[in-house]
Amino acid sequence: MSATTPPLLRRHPANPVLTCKQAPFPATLVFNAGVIRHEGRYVMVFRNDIGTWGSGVLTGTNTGLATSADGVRWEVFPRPIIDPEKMRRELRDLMRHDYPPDFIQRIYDPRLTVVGGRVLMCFAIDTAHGICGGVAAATDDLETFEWLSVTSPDNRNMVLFPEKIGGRYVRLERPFPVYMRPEPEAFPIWLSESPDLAYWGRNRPVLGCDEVPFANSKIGPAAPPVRTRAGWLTPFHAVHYDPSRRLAGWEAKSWHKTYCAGLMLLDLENPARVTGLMRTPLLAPETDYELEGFRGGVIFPCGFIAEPDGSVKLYYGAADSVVALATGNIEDLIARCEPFKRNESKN
Ligand code: BMA
Repeated sequence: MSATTPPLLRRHPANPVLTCKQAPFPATLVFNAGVIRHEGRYVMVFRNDIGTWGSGVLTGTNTGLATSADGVRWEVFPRPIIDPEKMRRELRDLMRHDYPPDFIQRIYDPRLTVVGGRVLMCFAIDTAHGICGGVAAATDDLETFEWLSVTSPDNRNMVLFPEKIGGRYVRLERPFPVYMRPEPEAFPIWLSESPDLAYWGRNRPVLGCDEVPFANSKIGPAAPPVRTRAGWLTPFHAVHYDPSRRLAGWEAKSWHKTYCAGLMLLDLENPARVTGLMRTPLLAPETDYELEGFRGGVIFPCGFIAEPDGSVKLYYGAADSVVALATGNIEDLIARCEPFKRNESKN
């Protein structure tokens, strides 16, 4: 599959809008950033993998903060905002376990959502038992977090809806089921609810990988859904694996996965119900900063902002190396989602 981007989104001429050069601390791969508009400015929390640019060698991951008046020119906070030692200690307290501190290896891929005026962050966390997801609340200065919950493995790519639905917090998530699946990888999107951000339940399936025409490996939540008259407009990522197509990349192992952005509409009252789906990618890797980097051919959106004038901003990690921005019009995006009818033979 060689997907192309329809003329719905426009890549910003200033792309990539954030690279490691803007960070006043050691930084190499600056990507997969949660972005919100909050108290009159744009706020970004980004993943920073440290190593040598152009090589596959990485030595650590931390998390940076950047702010912007226009969503295009970003100023990075002088130091990373998550202190790994403190994070490990606090998460160990939250999870009430007695494993050594390095049981928790790192947190990454932050997604931000403002719910009721509170800045919340979902994150992925690598543990010695597998990958988990979690939720944290930012302090008012956005410089520290209160850790609220962590899932059991394997689950990640959590994204919170921007308001409670039916009185509960709701999040999309992506479990990694490996048993009883026809293919080695066909990971879907699920949803769960919480009364308090600590306890999560009523888990339900939302969309299978086999229901997305341009994915054959996995799909996952990308950025927080936006409320529209037609439903929750929800970007996701969709992965196509082609062993015959080797993509550019700095890792020693060869890379064969293309990550595109997809788009769906979810029912406003029952967000586990898909009502619309774009049958082709919303954004497919095409530019040099999307095709060349640590992993070429990766578009990984983590921020989606609807502006009062009807325009939208989609922020995405490009080639696992930089942060890029694409803009468009919300009504154009809604119009491209076709009514979704579930094939009864698929479950
Ligand atoms: C996913 C995650 C993301 C990454 C993407 C492409 O599985 O690890 O952090 O951006 O792969 O490498």
